[in-house]
Amino acid sequence: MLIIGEKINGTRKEVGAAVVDRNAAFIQELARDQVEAGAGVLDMNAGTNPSREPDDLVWLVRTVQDAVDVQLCLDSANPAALGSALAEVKQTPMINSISGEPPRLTGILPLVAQHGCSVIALALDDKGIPKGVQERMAVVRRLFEETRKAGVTDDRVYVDPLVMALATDNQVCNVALDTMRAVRNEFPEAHLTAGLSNVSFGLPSRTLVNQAFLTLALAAGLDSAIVDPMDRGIREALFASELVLGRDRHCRNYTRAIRARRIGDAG
Ligand code: THG
Repeated sequence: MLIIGEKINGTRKEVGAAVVDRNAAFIQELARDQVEAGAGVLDMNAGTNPSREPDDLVWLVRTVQDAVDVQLCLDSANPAALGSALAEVKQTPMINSISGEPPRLTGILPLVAQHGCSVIALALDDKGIPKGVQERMAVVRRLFEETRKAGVTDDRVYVDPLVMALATDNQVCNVALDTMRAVRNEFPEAHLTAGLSNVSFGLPSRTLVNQAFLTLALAAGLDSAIVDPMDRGIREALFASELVLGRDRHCRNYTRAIRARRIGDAG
């Protein structure tokens, strides 16, 4: 399971202020804490308006790379910002994201192909987020036609079925899980990812809901997720579920995480 740490996101108030104020120490601490907690990739979202986003994303990339040695996931819909950041990265990054929206495909997919990146593909298009599984799969199929045409192999694509807030519609998780299973069947080489914390938005004790969804999503084939790795409950659901699903040889990751006190009672 690949953990993509979500915390360096300028749409969060404190992070947005740190970006504008060029508060490197604050950002670097978020980077170190997430890597220490088990993130294999860090999502980087400047969250600022398009005119200043290229400079802000470049600053974020440099700042984080001065603190940690980890793959980055450049989270932007702005090809200019992505292009500038791509010139700075030390390791080939993930790009978050393409979708069936034409400007996003024509602006971002060529960057993915040219730089050999992996890419998150959102199951939405210019008409929005489709309600049903079949409609989402129609978008996903079109996206694979495009990525294949661009020479991006399926194993570099992370499909995000899009997880919405349960509080607004109690079937959103079922739709996301069914979409995950359908992608697994039809595109076995591809990966799956999702922004987990969306599901619990507006509900109390959010970690409980995030944990339940994470466990079910892992069973549906989820192999990476955009999460808060510092959330102990998330880590616990993750390690225990992977163990139960037979994805942890000799129970090694689970027992190691226990010993390091990253999960379990001692914490
Ligand atoms: N899919 C993809 N990318 C994504 C998302 C997704 N990127 C952004 C987002 N969703 C995932 N990232 C975050 C980052 C931070 C927070 C939530 C999701 C977060 N939220 C607090 C909350 O929900 O209460 C509030 C903000 C705060 O703490 O200041 O922290 O779905 N491909």
